[in-house]
Amino acid sequence: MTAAERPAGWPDRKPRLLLVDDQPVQLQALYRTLAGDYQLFMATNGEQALQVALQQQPDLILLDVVMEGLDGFGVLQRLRAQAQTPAIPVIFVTAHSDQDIESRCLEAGAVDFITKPINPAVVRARVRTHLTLKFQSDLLRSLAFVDGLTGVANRRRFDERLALEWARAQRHGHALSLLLVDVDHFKAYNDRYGHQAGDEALRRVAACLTEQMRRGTDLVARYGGEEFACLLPDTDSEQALALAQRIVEAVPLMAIPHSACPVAPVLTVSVGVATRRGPTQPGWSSAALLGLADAQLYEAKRLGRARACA
Ligand code: GH3
Ligand code: MG
Ligand code: MG
Ligand code: MG
Repeated sequence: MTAAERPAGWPDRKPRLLLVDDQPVQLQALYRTLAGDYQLFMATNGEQALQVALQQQPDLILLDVVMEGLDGFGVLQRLRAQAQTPAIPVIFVTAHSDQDIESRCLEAGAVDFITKPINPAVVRARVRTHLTLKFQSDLLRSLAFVDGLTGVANRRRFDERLALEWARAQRHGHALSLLLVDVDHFKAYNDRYGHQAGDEALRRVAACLTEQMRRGTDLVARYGGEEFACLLPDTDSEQALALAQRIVEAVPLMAIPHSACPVAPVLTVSVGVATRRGPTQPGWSSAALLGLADAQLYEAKRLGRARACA
């Protein structure tokens, strides 16, 4: 398939398909039907299918229903229960054509159903349709969690991750830190340079924050207007304050002129730091952590801005 023939929303690479059947003849028939347009992986039993799915992260699985040992229903159930494979769409392939089996397959969570002996044109069409649906829903999901202006995570994604990291920190007794970063005198910046320049400045601040993050688990999000939040799992208060200070220094180094700012002739930020320490702190919640970071941010503003408070 050339780039021009690729349906809208498809990635530039060949989609990855996992074909599962315990009969080599059936597997070969599927292989011949789909080779060329797709990167194909194969498995001849249920356990192997789960292993390959985990390792190769296929975009779609064609799964035989009747197999020795772990059958198609069992594989689907285990796929849905695994953290790394819950959303991979599955099309069941089976020789049974009675309606009972068909409804059972769909109830089990398969996106579609193909009967054997396979009709190559039907297989190709269904695979194409379900891949398109899959890629489009991936795209929508990613858009739903990204801030359109700055490209960092949006508030929805931040709220989700905060709840998750809070629960994790609680469970394991890990530290969790949070920074709230607010651009100083940004209303005056917009008034002086215009809203478009303001938007560009926000993009650059977001990029600067992202650059300062040290770990893959750190998250930068646009919290609202000209305010950003950095969520720092497994980070204690000292490390968090050090990072906050690096941010306070890095933003003015971009030298974005702000002649209307009474603090400095360049754009600066203030940062509030909050940390959830140790194993148990009764009465603590993620909302309390946010409240504390906000109070520290307010303190940084009160003390003259362009600084971090913890
Ligand atoms: P402070 O130092 O106390 O934070 O002062 P400030 O002027 O930054 O605070 P204030 O909350 O009064 O103003 C925030 C400004 O941020 C007002 C608003 O126009 C601007 N702003 C919020 N979101 C955006 C945006 O998406 N683009 C642009 N250009 N400006 C924005
Ligand atoms: Mg079979
Ligand atoms: Mg603000
Ligand atoms: Mg501000």
